[in-house]
Amino acid sequence: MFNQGFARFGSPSMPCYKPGRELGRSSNVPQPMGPQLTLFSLDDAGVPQGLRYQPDFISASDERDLIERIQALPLAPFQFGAFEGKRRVASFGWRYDYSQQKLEKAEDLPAWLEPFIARIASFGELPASSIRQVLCTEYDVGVSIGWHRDKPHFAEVFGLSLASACKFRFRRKAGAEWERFTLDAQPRSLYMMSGPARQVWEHSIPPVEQPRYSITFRTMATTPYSGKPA
Ligand SMILES: O=C(O)CCC(=O)C(=O)O
Repeated sequence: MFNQGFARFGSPSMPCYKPGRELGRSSNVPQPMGPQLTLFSLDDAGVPQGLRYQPDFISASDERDLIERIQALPLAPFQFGAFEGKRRVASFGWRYDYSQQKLEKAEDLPAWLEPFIARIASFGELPASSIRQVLCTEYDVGVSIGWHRDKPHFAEVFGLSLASACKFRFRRKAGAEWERFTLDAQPRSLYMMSGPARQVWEHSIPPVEQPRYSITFRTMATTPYSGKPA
């Protein structure tokens, strides 16, 4: 079951279920049956505009293969300037160097990611060649990621969740309060952030309760936005 915890204006302890609104966007991804909220962009109901979510985007066997691929990578602790994050990562295409505050070339995108890149780009109605940065991340139990927006060098951001669910939290300033939204990102699901969900809202993941892996796919910004909330 796909649940949305939704809270507005600094009341995260008041989750309620919103039926949401299905977008009329075309997608070659099979749509699940039933009342689950699958694709949404609720400018008028508090879901970050530009956020889309697709449960069961990949099969359980693809999920197993991808986890094995990630486990076989030379994962290294996430470097944030002088600090080291607890999550372990490997980048392809490009990586952002926090010490030098610039992008640098990483290893080429591997062939095993190609079919996923093609499907994900199609979900985002983009050419596969537009996805030029991939980050594979391993979260051990208790590991989190703090509030942030992705670097302005990147445009659309897609995330495949693997192995376990997480609370994918969003917040944005609304006057003196924070407006909040939580996506229950299930294993094998895909989220896409573009527009305000990408450029205005911050996101974070609280400490995970089970080991989790994710693969983040990013397009490159032709004109980096300011990175500041509109
Ligand atoms: O693990 C995820 O799905 C999100 C990762 C993320 O926000 C990031 O790497 O900037």
